[in-house]
Amino acid sequence: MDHSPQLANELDLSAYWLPFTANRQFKATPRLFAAAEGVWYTGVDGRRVLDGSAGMWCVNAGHGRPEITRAVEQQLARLDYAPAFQMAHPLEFELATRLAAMAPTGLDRIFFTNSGSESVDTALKIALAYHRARGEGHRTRLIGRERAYHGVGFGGMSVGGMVANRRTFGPMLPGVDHLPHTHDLQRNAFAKGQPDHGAELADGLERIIGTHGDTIAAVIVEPVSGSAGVLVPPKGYLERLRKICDAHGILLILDEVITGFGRLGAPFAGQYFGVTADLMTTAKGLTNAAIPMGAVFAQRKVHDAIMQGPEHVIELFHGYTYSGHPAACAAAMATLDIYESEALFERAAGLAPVFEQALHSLRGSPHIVDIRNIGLMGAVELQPREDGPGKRGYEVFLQCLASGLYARTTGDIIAFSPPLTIKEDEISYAAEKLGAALRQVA
Ligand code: PXG
Repeated sequence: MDHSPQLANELDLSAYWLPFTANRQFKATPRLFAAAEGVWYTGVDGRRVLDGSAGMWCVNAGHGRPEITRAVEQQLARLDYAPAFQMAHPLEFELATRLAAMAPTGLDRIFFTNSGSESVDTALKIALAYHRARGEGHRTRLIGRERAYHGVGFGGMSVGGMVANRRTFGPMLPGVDHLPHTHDLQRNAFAKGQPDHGAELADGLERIIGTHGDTIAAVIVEPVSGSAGVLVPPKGYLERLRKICDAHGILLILDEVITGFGRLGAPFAGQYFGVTADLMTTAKGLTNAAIPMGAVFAQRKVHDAIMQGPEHVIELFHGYTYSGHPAACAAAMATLDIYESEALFERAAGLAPVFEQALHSLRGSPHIVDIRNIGLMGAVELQPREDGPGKRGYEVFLQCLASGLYARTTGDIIAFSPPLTIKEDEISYAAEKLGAALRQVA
């Protein structure tokens, strides 16, 4: 994170193509972090910046955990890699067993991936394989939701609902439909926790079923939409979706890449909301982001339906070179140790009301049209400037950064998802910095 001119002289910025970044704008004013510890980043200029986003919703236990570093180091020295197909190593089984024990009811069969995008595409493929194995191969349609983010694979992109992420890339997967999103500022602005209005939006699924009958394989939703700017599900919405899926033999996939591993103050959002998925996708907090890793959790009935046919034949033709990578497994085991020994999920639950109050204390600051929160996820939505959507959000982002706060912006929404280790005074610090930035930006 550096605005100083000498940086461009020290580094050649031209070869690296940044993901999801306005590259030319970035290279004109580069922002680089050099180090991180706890909830603080240090810029290359030596300035400290509070990490209001747990990196990108992933460093749930805070940065620079020596326990994770040691575990990865030892694992790499012992066994750096084992073939992922037809071979395995013990840690994969230990980790899967441990994850199964903390998962929402019945989600106790675990498939390893390397990212959220891979988890999503894996879950979609498992859903299709499940129906086919049961003689319902006609169920091939996948239902997503407007404003959803499920990563950038062709599957996740197709069920995703963020227009900018789709429009460049052609016709997408066939047979995909989208539920309406649940963001309703008119009825729900400034809601704390789950908003009151909008459960009936789940009935959009009934309409889609009306068109497509029994050809739908699965519905995928984020329990709380993250990337779209923390869209909290209305009371009763997820329950209704679950019920409709059950009534029509459709699998429900909860994409918990962001909500998994304590973000809401429970291990997973499924437990928080009391709604159990057939398939659950995770990544991010699984390893505290120290090593890339994802995991798909399947209900045993889904898994068992696929485990059939001659025993020498591969049941699911799917997997990755780095599925269950030893270093990732070691990082995940060490991360779960920390979550447990420091009771970080309970800590998140305890901090949620403090976080809520701090965010909502900004109500009345310039340009704010909504504030919303759940667990340790929150967002402040700004009125877009007349000369273009996103410009005000970007200015606030820069202003925050300059004053010592990193928070994610999506358009004109500033999103917060701090490490679960954040302290109360650091929450106040974040709210103060954002308030000051809002007053400074026209
Ligand atoms: N599903 C969900 C719900 C996600 O939030 C992915 C899948 C894809 O994960 P990978 O690991 O392939 O990136 C995500 C990723 C942000 C932001 O600030 C959100 C994500 C990634 C980067 C930034 O909104 N979510």
